[in-house]
Amino acid sequence: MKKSEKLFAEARRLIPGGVNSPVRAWKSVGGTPRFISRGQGARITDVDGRNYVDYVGSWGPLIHGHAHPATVKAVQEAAARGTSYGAPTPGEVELAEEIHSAYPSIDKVRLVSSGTEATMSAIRVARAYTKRPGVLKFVGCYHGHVDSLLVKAGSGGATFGIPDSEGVPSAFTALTFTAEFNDLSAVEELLHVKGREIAALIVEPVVGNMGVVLPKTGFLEDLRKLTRRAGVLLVFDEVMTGFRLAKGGVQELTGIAPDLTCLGKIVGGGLPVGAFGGRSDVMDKLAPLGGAYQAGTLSGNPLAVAAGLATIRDLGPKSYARLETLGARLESALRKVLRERRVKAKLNRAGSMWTVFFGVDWVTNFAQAQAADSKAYAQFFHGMLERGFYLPPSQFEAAFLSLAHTEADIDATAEAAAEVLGRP
Ligand code: KE4
Repeated sequence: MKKSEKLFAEARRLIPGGVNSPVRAWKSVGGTPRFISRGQGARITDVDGRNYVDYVGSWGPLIHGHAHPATVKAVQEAAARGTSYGAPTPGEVELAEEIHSAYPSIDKVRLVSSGTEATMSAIRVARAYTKRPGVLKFVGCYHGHVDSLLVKAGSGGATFGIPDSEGVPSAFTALTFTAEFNDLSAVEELLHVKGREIAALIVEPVVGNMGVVLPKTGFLEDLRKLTRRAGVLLVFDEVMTGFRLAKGGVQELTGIAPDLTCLGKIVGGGLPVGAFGGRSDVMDKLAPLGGAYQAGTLSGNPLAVAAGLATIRDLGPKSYARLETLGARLESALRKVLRERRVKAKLNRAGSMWTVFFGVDWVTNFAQAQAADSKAYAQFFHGMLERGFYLPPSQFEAAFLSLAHTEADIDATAEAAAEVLGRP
């Protein structure tokens, strides 16, 4: 690990925390983050030449694994034609068509360069359409580093958001209301009292950012009913779940049509693409048609669009059946290991997204996730890392399987977990 240590010391001199995104610094698990030199399929290699089975997959985009041949080829060919024009290109129309056909609730879509831009823009167009200032989000859901969405639950009964980040003035979050995920009565109460002030309710329909937390039966359907009744736009943040849990995301699995959807990660195949879209009467509020301004130099960038098209065109029903087979195998193998070693833990899984919460029996919301034993998770993380398995460096993140993972990888993962957690 010498080269990673050296690079990390150099990086910290010039880059805050030595990383370009905080979770990469391994603060919650400790140790030196591995600097990665390449990825291939389900594996990554660090600068010291060590190989790992990768369960981070760049936090979701790499559903085909690393260096997916079709994606690499598409990017190489696009680059040879030029990297950016600042003008419309055929690829953007093709990607809009692919998104519309996978997401029928998306009449119109605009491409941006990150999930944060997608959610920020979706909130703005929702406010423009409804002429209402408020936003409702769930504690523990993460929608990117948008000022008004970096909130934590208000103290006590307060349901207005208080900033969860320095540099965000309280005025910026005063219009953001919060509720516990899976707590329908709190949503009902908030919409009853504040509904007329609220433009949008934004939700991760299956949460990845507490670790994986699933909606209770009927929760999403009831959110759809309550928001429609209150004239509040329902925004599905499918940046992580889009093209991940099904080609059409959670809305395909549930048949729920949100008013707006945010996409990211897989839609760019590992290059910077975000997208937001939905009802055309809402999206037509956007400049140059309407008065809601939103723009981006590299929005719809031809290389990123080429990567996104190659990635999603290589996804079909068989892909998701395969991911479910792999996910179910991993879940049953790890549950067996935890059970045989009498480890108090809860494994939550949705398709190819999964999290093991240590020290708890049940995780259906943020408070329960926060009660997990993150020290035990950190020990598990390092034990697995030493054995060549690269898990998310935080208890509160989702792990991802890809189509490049094999049954042998999964069986070896369970075997390593058995060693790390101690023989029965
Ligand atoms: P980006 O701006 O990071 O592209 O997307 C923000 C975002 C929005 N919505 C959801 C549901 C997300 O999961 C994300 C980003 N996810 C994190 C992983 N928890 C990205 C990893 C990171 O921050 O480095």
